[in-house]
Amino acid sequence: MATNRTFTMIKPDAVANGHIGAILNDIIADGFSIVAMKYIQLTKKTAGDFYAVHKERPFYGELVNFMTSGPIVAAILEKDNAVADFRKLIGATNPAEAAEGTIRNKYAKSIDANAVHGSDSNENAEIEGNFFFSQFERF
Ligand code: RTP
Ligand code: MG
Repeated sequence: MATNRTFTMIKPDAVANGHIGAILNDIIADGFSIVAMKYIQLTKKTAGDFYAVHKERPFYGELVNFMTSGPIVAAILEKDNAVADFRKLIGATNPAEAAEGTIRNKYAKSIDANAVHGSDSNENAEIEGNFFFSQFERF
């Protein structure tokens, strides 16, 4: 994946609360274009593998349970400086600390149910995009 791309998920809380449209709107309004997208429910295995980097952290079990609790929207997004700009658009991990106007500030309720995922590096954006999408599913 090119370095002007990042990977995101709209998490189960935001989907269940009816925020898919509003979040996609904010993403597009910020200058990102959608390169790939799918609406799916993760299994324990896929969520566990995706978050394997957090395996030893105390919140890992809860994170996997939460991420498999309902459908999610997964997408690859394109924009110059995509990884850093997207992390800025979504705000801090804990919505209580997320800046005014950020996606987590507007749509997230707690550090677990925090509305969206955003890749934290170009390397992870590549790995995460490849985890979800084949070469025939990205444009
Ligand atoms: P994400 O990967 O979802 O974009 O979030 P992030 O980079 O801001 O946070 P990260 O450290 O990668 O953690 C992944 C997810 O685990 C949950 N978490 N809970 N209770 C806690 O201290 C804690 N820390 C992290 C969050 O839901 C976070 O999004
Ligand atoms: Mg992260």
